[in-house]
This record gives sequence, structure tokens and C-alpha cells, in this order.
Amino acid sequence: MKTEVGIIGAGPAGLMLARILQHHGIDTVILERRSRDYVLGRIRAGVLEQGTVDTLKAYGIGERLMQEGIPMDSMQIRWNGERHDIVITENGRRLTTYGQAKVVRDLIEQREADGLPIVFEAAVDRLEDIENAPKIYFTQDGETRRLACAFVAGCDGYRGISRSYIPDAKQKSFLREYPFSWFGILAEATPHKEKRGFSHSSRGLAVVSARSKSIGRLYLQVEPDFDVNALSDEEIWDELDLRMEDSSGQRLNRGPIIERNLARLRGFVCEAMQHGKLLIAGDAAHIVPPSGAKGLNLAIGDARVMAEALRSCLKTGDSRIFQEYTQICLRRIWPTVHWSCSMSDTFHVFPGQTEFDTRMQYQRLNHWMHTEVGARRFRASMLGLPYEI
Ligand code: RFL
Repeated sequence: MKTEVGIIGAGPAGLMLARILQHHGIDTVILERRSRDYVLGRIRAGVLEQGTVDTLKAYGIGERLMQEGIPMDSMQIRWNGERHDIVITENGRRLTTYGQAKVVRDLIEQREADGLPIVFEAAVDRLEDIENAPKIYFTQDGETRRLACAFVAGCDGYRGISRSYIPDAKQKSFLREYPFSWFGILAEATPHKEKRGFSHSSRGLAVVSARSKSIGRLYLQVEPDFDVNALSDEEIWDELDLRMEDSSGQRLNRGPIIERNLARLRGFVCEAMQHGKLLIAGDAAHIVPPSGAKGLNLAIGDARVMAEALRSCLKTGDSRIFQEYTQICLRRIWPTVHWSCSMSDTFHVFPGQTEFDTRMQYQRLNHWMHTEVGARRFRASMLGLPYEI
């Protein structure tokens, strides 16, 4: 097999990259370790920045998003039962709730309709000669196959193999592990509009959001290795109600819990995102704690830069953006990681946390809620930084 850009991973980064390159008339093959059904069923992020929405629309993937996306113009924050509302729209820019599974579905279905290759159940095992004439070796149906390409796009997530082919990736990687996880549930019950958002309580953080008109996405802060089957549905709802309590006395709408998962919270940035003809993007290069809802959005931002770097190399022979790829991406990655970590540091209850620490957290929230400069910063960070490319 032969192509111009060999893409490892059919997550948001790999699929968006392939879509933009298709628009520029560049050949790609996507190799994905998991089955098609598995990829389509994977429940993850769900909040899209305006830039992500605009990017999807610009490349013809906006139709269902426009019909089914739920605009999110303000955010509720509860602090020990006290409710604050903060506006997060500005100059027509807003956040949109639309599940990552739907973004992935829309991109996959469009690619298939265009007759372009996504090879599922094709696990990449190794890369060769990434400095000159890259080859990607993968296993499919028990056989080793080879894809020769001009460039390799490593969009294979945090646990993928691409990053390990960048010689200084380890020395240039920075990690913060949080001492807790997020227990995420998907429920057949839409939370009432008045009962959504973040809630800090002495029992820990709770987050309540809607994924669609009939499905709710809710999270509880739990210990790092929490057993997702330890609590019954009713116990989970009881715990959510306790953490979301406020003066309204209103309880959450309850319904069957259809999915449970656990995500470790970490911040991670690899400052070496390219070597030879290999570039990495998305979770392969960085992880943000989910409190800022930025993981998927950052992946789309990287894909835009990588597409332009590859387009200018392949179509005009100009390698300036290619040479600068890492630096351009990092200028958007670090401030976004910083914001996601600030949200995490403010809303969680840390082991051994003192009353002094809690008051410090509250002061940060107070700054965001009650000062003009703080509210502007909150809004700008939630809406997402502008793109350079
Ligand atoms: P992805 O989505 O992880 O896609 C990488 C793809 O690469 C494939 N792959 C390989 N394919 C071939 N050969 C190999 N050797 C391969 N190794 C890996 C994988 O199967 C996969 O299909 O990365 P991408 O595209 O960079 O997109 C990033 C986003 O998915 C991610 O940032 C967010 O979903 C983060 N995230 C969440 N963000 C939120 O804002 N809210 C959430 O609720 C939320 N929940 C989550 C999450 C991430 C999770 N993971 C990654 C642990 C829940 C989970 C469980």
C-alpha cells in the first residue's frame, strides 16, 4: 500500500486531518486499531468550541451538528449550595454540546461516502525510516502489512506508539497526575436546565450536562482507582443529588444509567511533536484534565495546523509551517492546559485539603464570577483561543 499521508488513529485528530487533506486533494490512508463499531460507540468528550464547529462546517461536516447541537450560552456553578451563573457567549461565539461520538460518526460516514480508505482493526506495530521514506507496519487479520508514505501523522492518542519514535519526546514531556478520577455516567434522563453545570461540595466535585434532548452526561470526582460498578444506579443518583444540592431543593431527573466509565485526571504536554517526516497531534501529544472540556477541541486545532504544514510541503514545496509545526501548536496547547488545570485546581476537593485551601479556591471563583477582568478571562478561556492557522 502507498499513500501521501499515512494517518495512525481514527479519533477526532486523525479524522479531521484526513478531511482537510482530502479538501486539498492529498491522498491519505487511516489505520485504526479498533473495530468500526467500537470507534463509533466510544463515549468521550461533548463540548465543542465555536472554532471546532466552524472547522467542521467549513469542511462539510456541519449538517447534523447544526440540527442536533445544543447551544450552551451560560454556565452554572454551585459552591456549597450557592448558585452562580456566568455568561459564556461573546460576539456570536458560543459553546455547543454535541457528543464526540457524533463528531466521529459524521467524519467516518462522510469519508466512507466519498469512498476513501479507513482500515479498521489494523494495529500499527512499528515505523521505519521516518527521516526519509517512511513505512508504517501494521497487523491486519493476523498478517503484517506495510504502508509506504511521504509523511506519517501520529494521531493515535496518549497510549499510541507514534510518540515513542520522536527521540527527545521523553525528555521534553511534562506530566501532572491528579490524585482523583472522574466517574462518568451516561443516563437516559436529561438534566433539567436549572440543574446543570459544575458543583463544588465538601463531598467532591459533581458535573451535570446534557448530551442530547434525552441523554444526560454526569460526573463524580472519585478516588483514582474507583470501581465503576461499586454503586447501584440509585446510590449514584443520591450522591449526585447531595453534591448538586442548592436552595431550590430541586432534585436531578433520574433514569437508567446506560454507560459508566472512569477517566484518570492528568495534564501532559510533549514539547517534541515532530521528527523527520512524523508529526503527532491530539492526545498523542497532550492530555488535559476534562474540567475545561478541551481535549477534543485541542485535537481539532492541531489537525488544522498539521494539515496546513503538509499541504504547503506537498503542494508548494514550502516547508516553513512544517518546520514550525511544534511551536505553532504549543502556543495554543500550553495556555489551554493551564486553563484546564486552573478549573481542576479550583473545583475539586484534594486529599488533605484545609479550610484555608478551600477559601483560596473560592477566591479564584469569586474573581471569575464577580470581576470584569475575571469574567472576561473565564469567557475567553471557555470559548477557546483563536487559531493562528
Ligand atoms: P483518540 O480519540 O484517543 O484517538 C486515537 C485513536 O488512535 C487509535 N490507536 C491506534 N490505531 C492504530 N494503531 C495503533 N497502534 C493505535 N494506537 C491507538 C485508537 O484506537 C483511537 O481510535 O485521540 P485524538 O484523536 O487525539 O482525540 C482526543 C480526544 O479523544 C480526547 O482529548 C477527549 O475525548 C478527552 N476526553 C474527554 N474530554 C472531554 O472534554 N470530556 C470528556 O468527558 C472526556 N472524556 C476523554 C474522556 C478521553 C478518554 N480517554 C482518552 C481515556 C473519556 C476517556 C475515557
